Amino acid sequence: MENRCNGDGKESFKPPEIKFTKLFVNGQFVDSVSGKTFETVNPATGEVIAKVAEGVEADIDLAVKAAREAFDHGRWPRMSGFERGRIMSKFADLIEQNIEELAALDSVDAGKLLASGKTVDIPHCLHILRYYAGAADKIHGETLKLAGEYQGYTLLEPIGVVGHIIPWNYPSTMFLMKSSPALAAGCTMVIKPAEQTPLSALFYAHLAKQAGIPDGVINVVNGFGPTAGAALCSHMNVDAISFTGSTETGRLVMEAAAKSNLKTVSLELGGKSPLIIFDDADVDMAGEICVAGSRVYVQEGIYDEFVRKAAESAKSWVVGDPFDPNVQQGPQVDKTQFERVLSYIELGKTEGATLLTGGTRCGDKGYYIEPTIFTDVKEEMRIAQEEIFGPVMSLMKFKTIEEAIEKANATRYGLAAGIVTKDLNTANRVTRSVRAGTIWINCYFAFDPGCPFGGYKMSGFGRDLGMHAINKYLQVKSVVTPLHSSPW
Ligand code: TXE
Repeated sequence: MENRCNGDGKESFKPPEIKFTKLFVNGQFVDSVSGKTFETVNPATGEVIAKVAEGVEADIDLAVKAAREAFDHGRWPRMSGFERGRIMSKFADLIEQNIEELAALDSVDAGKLLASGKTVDIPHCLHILRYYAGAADKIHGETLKLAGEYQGYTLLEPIGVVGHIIPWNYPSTMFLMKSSPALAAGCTMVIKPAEQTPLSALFYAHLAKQAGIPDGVINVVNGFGPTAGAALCSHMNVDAISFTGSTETGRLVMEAAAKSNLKTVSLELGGKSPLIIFDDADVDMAGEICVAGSRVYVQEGIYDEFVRKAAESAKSWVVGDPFDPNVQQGPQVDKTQFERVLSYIELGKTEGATLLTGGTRCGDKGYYIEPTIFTDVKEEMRIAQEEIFGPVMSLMKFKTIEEAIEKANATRYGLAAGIVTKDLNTANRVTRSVRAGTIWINCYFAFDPGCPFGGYKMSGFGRDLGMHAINKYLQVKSVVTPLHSSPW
């Protein structure tokens, strides 16, 4: 079957109504201080969807003030964990009632597939929020048996005002993955969505208010990185930053934190995750798994068969309108990413890799790119080292398990890795040897709210998801008291 590229901008859907375009500060939708706006674009057509209020330093300042007031004097941090969890559960119920509209907003704004938004992404968000709603009343410290005539205990207290800076690749998941554990911990927050995808964040803020989350607890400031994002990172009244994005920007975030008030930082950065497929793998299963792989190592015994099947599968992959339920791959999020991915494809060719399939844009409207596979890729090539973040896969051959481990580790990143094998010893050995924050065995891209996610090496530090994520929004306070009458 031929690869169907129908990125011709034909709209097979009724676009969602855009209800919220302002900033959300202290429980109100407000214009930016300057009155400035910016355009958000539908990547399927390249057309403007809406003009959104543009926040800069002055708007971040107002939002931080609101969050500070809500933290220092408001109900949220003082409420019982059970009550916070109850309100968060209500927030989840409201999201569930609006699933179609939220998925449509991410489709039109980020090019996410509508069908998977409704059945996978937003349900995953609900799962995350409900997981942390359930965790809110299970945050507790320890009792300490101290030397001498003292006893002690630890109090786990919310860290304060949190700044969340999020990217465009999963607008809904990122919003809830960052905000839910911080809410459970009792923090207040300012969220800066990616400039490419602000729309669903504003809808979530509206639903949070309806659920009963007090004003000032969640604030959303749309805007650009070097202005709004940077102001949040350097703000003296922000206690923690949780960032997901590129390694280059992560460095700036940490620098700004160091130069301002030494706020705590957690970074979930780029990746170049290897997927290692051993000779004993079921080639069809491996083919299905490899869809999301960017650096795929295949053992020599099945390499030729795997390459043939991967090419067939890429050619039958349906690229097009994210609102079409038959489509498997939508557009790149914006013109910049689109051009960046195409330039990496050109680079792969000039570096001497063989273009097996794909390699060009699809259609002449919207930011669609053909599923692209390179073979004969060498470790030192930039396409094997740098994060491309598009439908481009590099296929490489290996002989021994030692070679696979060495090659898998030969990047500056360590976000995740995958292994496909029937041999338990092989799986165990690779799992222990690859330096990455997540290892998927005989699956890929399998996420769960209970499973921490984050990087080794230059993929960052700190974890989202799981109970680990709550820790980054908490402070530990030690309390010490004498067992008998005070020695002083
Ligand atoms: O990332 P940025 P971009 C990788 C991926 C992609 C590349 C570039 O390789 O191709 O990064 O994407 C905000 N201070 N990932 O340019 O710039 C920005 O406004 C504070 C990996 O979109 O890191 C946005 O909200 N904030 C990835 C967020 O940072 C700043 C997801 C991410 O943007 C800022 C996305 C600054 N100085 C991209 N500059 C993943 N790990 O999942 C920008 N921002």
